Amino acid sequence: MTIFEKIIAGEIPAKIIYQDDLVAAFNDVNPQAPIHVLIVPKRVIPRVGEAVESDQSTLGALMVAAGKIAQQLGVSETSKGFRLVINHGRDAGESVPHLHVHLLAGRELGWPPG
Ligand code: IU
Repeated sequence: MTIFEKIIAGEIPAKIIYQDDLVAAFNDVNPQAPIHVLIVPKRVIPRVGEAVESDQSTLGALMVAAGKIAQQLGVSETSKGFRLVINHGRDAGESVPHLHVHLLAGRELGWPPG
């Protein structure tokens, strides 16, 4: 079981801020911005580059959830805004082999990312 599956199952305490049939979202334990949410599929896809055709609805659900969460948190107006990040592999800094979308917001985010 991945650490994120344990969080979704309630075996590790974390406040689930959003969930539907396919995805769940909770705050990152080591936030890199005032708002730092992780949105994860309930059924494990290890990383985005390993997603297959049958994962399309789950991948779409991650994006739709991100939009809803941004709205919920009051950062979806373009005068504010948010960034979505997916890390795949070593060079990108991936550390948990359970696909997750980082939603970062609440401060001006630099570009390009480090
Ligand atoms: P990454 O893209 O694989 O590097 O992101 C993993 C994230 O998971 C990272 O931001 C961690 O702070 C976060 N995280 C968490 O929120 N709770 C945990 O128990 C563990 C990692 I382990």
